[in-house]
Amino acid sequence: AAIEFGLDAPFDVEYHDSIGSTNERARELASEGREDVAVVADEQTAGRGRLDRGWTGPAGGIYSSLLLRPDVPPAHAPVYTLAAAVAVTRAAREVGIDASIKWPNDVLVGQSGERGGKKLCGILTEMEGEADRVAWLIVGIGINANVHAEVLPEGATSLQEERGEPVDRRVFTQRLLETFDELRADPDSILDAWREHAATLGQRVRVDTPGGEVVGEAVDVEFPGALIVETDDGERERVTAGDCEHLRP
Ligand code: BT5
Repeated sequence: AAIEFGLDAPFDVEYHDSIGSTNERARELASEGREDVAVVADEQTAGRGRLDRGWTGPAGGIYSSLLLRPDVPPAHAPVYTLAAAVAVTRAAREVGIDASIKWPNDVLVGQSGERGGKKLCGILTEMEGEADRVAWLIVGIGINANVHAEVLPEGATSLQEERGEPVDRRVFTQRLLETFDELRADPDSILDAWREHAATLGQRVRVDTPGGEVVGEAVDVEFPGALIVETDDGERERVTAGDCEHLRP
């Protein structure tokens, strides 16, 4: 059942012990006309990733979906994914974790590790647009908080695993929501904050995009969230969507 999470947050928080998918619940709330709601769950049984992938959601996680109705054009949606990644990374650093962002939607721990770090968090942003304005935007944030790495897919890690002790999920969620709220109020600050926390910039990357593969050095990010890759023949490619892999030099 949904209960109050008892947070002093800039969102109405609807908390569930267990739920199919917080993004699905946020969609229901969107159809009821709600906004500024954070659906937060401890366990997710039917979590979704991008492109029909799944998201493993054992108990002890922080699975959340923020329902927003920003007065922006649909094309601006990706910047909210960046903002969420910054908010998670900051909250993780506050509890002593060496977190950084992999474009476009992952937070990693130990970016210099084998295979470019382990995945701590993934973000799935969904949107319904009207002609020139977002109708609703849902930013789904899956954080491996107090869960053992053995129950996660290969290449994943958790806050508890990295720290050797659990985090206070209520405090972590509070910090996450506060930071996200600050960033969305000042969209111009998001790209700078993102650059500051990025693992991807300066790396040699391979990005699998809908238009083909792009390989080169990731040199910058541009509004609303495009990755700029300098290819080996000196071209600057602007990549707006895809899966990114950090290559070892
Ligand atoms: C993502 O997709 O990373 C977006 C995940 C978003 C999950 C949140 S939880 C709250 C909200 N409600 C939902 O239903 N979803 C959102 P993508 O980049 O496509 O990565 C998916 C891939 O990550 C999977 O195919 C696995 O390989 C891997 N994966 C699955 N579960 C994971 C986990 N718990 N930790 C790390 N990696 C995982």
